Amino acid sequence: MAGREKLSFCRMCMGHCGVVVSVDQNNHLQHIRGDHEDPQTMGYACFKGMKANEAHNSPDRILKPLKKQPDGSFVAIKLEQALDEIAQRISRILQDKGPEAIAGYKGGGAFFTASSVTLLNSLLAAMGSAKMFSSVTIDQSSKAVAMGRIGTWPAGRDAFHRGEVLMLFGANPLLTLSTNGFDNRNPMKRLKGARERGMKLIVIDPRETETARFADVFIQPLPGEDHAILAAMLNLILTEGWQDSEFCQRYAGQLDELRAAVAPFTLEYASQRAEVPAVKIREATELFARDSARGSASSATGPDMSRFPNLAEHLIEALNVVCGRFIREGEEVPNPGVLLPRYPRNAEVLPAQRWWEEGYKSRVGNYGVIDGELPTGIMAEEILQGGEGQVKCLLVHGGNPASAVPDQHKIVKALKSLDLLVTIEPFMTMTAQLSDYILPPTLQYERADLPLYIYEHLVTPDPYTRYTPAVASVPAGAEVCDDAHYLLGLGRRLNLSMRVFDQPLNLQSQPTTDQLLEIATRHAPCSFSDIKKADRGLLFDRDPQFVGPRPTGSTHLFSLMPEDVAEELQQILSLVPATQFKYRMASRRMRDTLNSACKDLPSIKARTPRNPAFMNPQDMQRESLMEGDPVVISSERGEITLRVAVDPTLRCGVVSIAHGFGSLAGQDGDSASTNLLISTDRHCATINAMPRMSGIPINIKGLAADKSL
Ligand SMILES: Nc1nc2c(c(=O)[nH]1)N[C@H]1C(S)=C(S)[C@@H](COP(=O)(O)OP(=O)(O)OC[C@H]3O[C@@H](n4cnc5c(=O)[nH]c(N)nc54)[C@H](O)[C@@H]3O)O[C@H]1N2
Ligand SMILES: Nc1nc2c(c(=O)[nH]1)N[C@H]1C(S)=C(S)[C@@H](COP(=O)(O)OP(=O)(O)OC[C@H]3O[C@@H](n4cnc5c(=O)[nH]c(N)nc54)[C@H](O)[C@@H]3O)O[C@H]1N2
Ligand code: SF4
Ligand SMILES: [Mo]
Repeated sequence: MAGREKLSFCRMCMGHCGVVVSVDQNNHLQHIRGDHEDPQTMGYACFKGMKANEAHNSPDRILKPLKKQPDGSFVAIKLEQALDEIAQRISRILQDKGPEAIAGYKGGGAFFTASSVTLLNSLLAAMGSAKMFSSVTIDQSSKAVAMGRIGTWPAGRDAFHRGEVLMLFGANPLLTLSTNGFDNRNPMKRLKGARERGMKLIVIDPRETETARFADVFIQPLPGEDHAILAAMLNLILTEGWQDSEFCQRYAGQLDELRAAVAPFTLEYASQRAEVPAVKIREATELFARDSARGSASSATGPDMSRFPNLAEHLIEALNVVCGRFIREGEEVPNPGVLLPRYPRNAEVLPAQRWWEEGYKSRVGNYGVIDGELPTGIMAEEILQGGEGQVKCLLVHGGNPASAVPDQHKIVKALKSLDLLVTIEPFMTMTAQLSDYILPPTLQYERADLPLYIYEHLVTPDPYTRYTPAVASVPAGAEVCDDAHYLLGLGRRLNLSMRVFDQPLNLQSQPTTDQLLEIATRHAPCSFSDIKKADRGLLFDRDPQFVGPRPTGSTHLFSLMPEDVAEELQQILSLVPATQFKYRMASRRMRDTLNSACKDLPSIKARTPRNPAFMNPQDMQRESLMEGDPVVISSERGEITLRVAVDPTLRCGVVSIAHGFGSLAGQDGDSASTNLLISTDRHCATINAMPRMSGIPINIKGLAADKSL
């Protein structure tokens, strides 16, 4: 029997590219290409997405559950035996130390499995443990903090496809397909379409990124200075009267406090801080606030990884508030929810909730809970600090904390000290190497799925969803199962009453992946079987939602300048540059790798063998460095050695490096983890303990060019 082609979609990032996969006569994955007839992504697929067959068929893939032996080696064991043993060990820890001794960490690999995305949270909750961590709090949880401090407009910000302008701080959607406020489906096509209808683009980034190349105004600041730029923009707007006065009158609280707080931030001050021409900040502000009536300011990881990320996000939203850049009464809500339930969208403010101020507080640092989770910035300390509530067992789902969590030596020490570390993971990652048990899951094309529905309005602005069946078989002889099976299998053995997607689940009759997905579609406008039948998905555009009028009695206002935000802004004014450091490191992503994943696949390794230290040619000349020279990069926290790569798109004074490389030992040939440069003891944000992961003061020192690393 010859091979066949089947339709599916890629679940490695928010792009959700529609693809055509070819399988051979044994139903094993052969090739992947973009599906030109896909109504959402119109043929786009990136290189790493098209090479996912290498991951599926990799000789390095873990195909049987593994158990660590006393000598550190791993042996394969039966799947049900692995679950029995793990459940027994968890049970013992629960009995001896209580639920607080069990923690969970969920990473990117877990988010893109719709049938299991919330199961680790449910498992922990059923045990009575609040120690749930995820990659979100070492990513952009500052956006949630900002909403919790300023308030929410339920209909959302002005939509990408209707805005006259879009202002992006530290985001590169053309490469990363993940920006809130962008249309990430085939992003180049969407951006070109938007520019053709006249949308203007403003980009603020230390690097002239793939996205910045399309900008009408491009500001190239030092990383870590967005607050100064944002405060100066707000100051200029309020001084010139470019705000939307009518919107402010109805909805903006503490406008006078905001005005007073940003008053010291003149264009000249911001220009000095960020080392950019004042006139550029003026130009961007004029285009955004004076010359455009609609379109929002947004960001991705840039400002959220730098110091005071919660302040930066607050000021971004404050810009949207004072300029009234929200979907207004009578306007259509772009994606009101297909799998997620619809809720009332009226022209009103839902007041700042400050969720973290109530309820559970962590024993380390007294942090509260955000979206049901504790900040990952404290996870290592939760494991290392002795006493009641010390974490003894960590269950990792689709993540690689040994690589992803800042302060690498500390997190690795913590992971090594655990009584039990279990990882649901297809490859021998840094975290897997430290685990007592590794449970290998099916990979994306081997399982049925839905889009990342918990963030469905970020995946697509259309009221659209789709299902994919498993389109390929697992490799011959593999003993793997869908992630959900592992998590529910543990729940059953521990006799827990788990809830799935807020519904109680009968664990005795192990649900299939399709049964779980059916629960996930319970709010959909049609049946699960109808969704399954549509092989390129369904658009539910017959019943649009329009923003309702402000309900009578709804008098809530945005909190533009609460006391803690004002304090942070004040602190910014007194920050002095670390003069002992000559450069700042900026975080960035590379096209062909995905955090710590993909990089060992042959075709990816050929393109991206290492994470170089990108530098501007002038800086290289000043330091007498040539392309490929090794350099020692040192921060307050540690040092790594990388090879230099020339990047004329980068501004002077900044070294740009991607994370996700290196090894447990730290250095790995000529790649290394930037997390060795980052501290979780100092420079962490309040509320979400976000470490300073970009804009890090560093020095660089060239090594003899011929030195092998
Ligand atoms: N220094 C520094 N550190 C950073 C960042 C930075 O910019 N700089 N970025 C941060 C950000 S934004 C993030 S999101 C985190 C990422 O943090 P993590 O998500 O913890 O790290 P990843 O490397 O993405 O790990 C994902 C893992 O999921 C596995 N996987 C893939 N598919 C599946 C699957 O179907 N099931 C299961 N169970 N596993 C699967 C992959 O093999 C991979 O090992 O890192 C953060 N860390
Ligand atoms: N190819 C690829 N795609 C990915 C990923 C990947 O690893 N590879 N990872 C996925 C994940 S987990 C995430 S969270 C998203 C992230 O998506 P993005 O945030 O778009 O990712 P980056 O490319 O790191 O873009 C951040 C930009 O911020 C700039 N920057 C750094 N520091 C600062 C600062 O202080 N201020 C300002 N204004 N800019 C700054 C950097 O130069 C960079 O261009 O991407 C996702 N998509
Ligand atoms: S952009 Fe993202 S979703 Fe699209 S093919 Fe690449 S990894 Fe997959
Ligand atoms: Mo991320």
